Amino acid sequence: MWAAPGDGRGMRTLWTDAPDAMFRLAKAFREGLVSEEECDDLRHFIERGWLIWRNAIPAALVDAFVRDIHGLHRHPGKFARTDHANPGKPNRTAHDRAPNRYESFFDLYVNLASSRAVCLHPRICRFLSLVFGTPPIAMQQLLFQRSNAHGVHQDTSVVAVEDPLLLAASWIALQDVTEGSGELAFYDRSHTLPHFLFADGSKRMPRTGADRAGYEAALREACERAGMEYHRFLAKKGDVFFWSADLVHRSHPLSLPPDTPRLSCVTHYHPTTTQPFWFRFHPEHRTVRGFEGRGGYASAYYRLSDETDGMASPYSSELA
Ligand SMILES: O=C(O)CCC(=O)C(=O)O
Ligand SMILES: [Fe+2]
Repeated sequence: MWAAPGDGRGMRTLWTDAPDAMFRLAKAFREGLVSEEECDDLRHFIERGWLIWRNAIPAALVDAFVRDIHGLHRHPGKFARTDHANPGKPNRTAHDRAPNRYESFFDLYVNLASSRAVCLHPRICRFLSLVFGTPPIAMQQLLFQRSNAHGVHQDTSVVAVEDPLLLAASWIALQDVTEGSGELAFYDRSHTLPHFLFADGSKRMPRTGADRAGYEAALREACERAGMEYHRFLAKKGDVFFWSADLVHRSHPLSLPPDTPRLSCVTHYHPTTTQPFWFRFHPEHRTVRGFEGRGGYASAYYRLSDETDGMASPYSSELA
């Protein structure tokens, strides 16, 4: 069900999504709080709901991360991954003894410094700090080795924050993306649509019984009716794509085989003025670990309070 246009449902928003965002941006620029380049980036993000940085993450950092990803099998039991090879078992702890080049891994920032160096890169943290007004907290990360063929959605339906709109994400290309491999695609300016509400009146898709096909069709039709352009992101290694909480996006349908590599890292972040919705239900997962004074991370998969000098182990209850 759609809320009436302009009905904010009493939800807090990022300043970049507020009606006076352009005014606030001009003021911040006048006061010297943002550079000219940052001002251009923020204007784009405010108006379009997304932003692309070409060649933003140095190749050495991407290469170190990819090396670690290809060595995950050397740490059996330390990583959580999808189990798409066994349909019906969505997630599991990885005990692979050989490299797995098919599944997606969760929250690698917990155990891999190379993941933190990429997803909490100083330039990324600076931009998100401007958008959030606080340092960013990474709270859910998916490392894709191939497209998972996600249908049309807004992340507010699947990545729940206590304040649903205090959310942004980055998509970082760890290789050049081939056309037809399920490239990320999105509807320009779709963050401005009225709120889509599920049966309980929230923006969270219920875990069971949701009419997923109806939801996808409703979003697609709304974007098309509003004349919002559909873009495919043919990323090169090191490119970064940012999107705001409600940008409508998907994995573009595959024309190549489903195991075609598309190594990419998605991280969802919130400001420190809110917290993940799952903090309500998993008190033992409420630890937020700071990172080099410019950001932090939390995880539904790992209990950071249990982390010792070595690697943390994911908790199976979260993988059920
Ligand atoms: O990488 C993709 O194709 C889509 C990923 C996505 O929508 C997400 O992780 O929120
Ligand atoms: Fe998404």
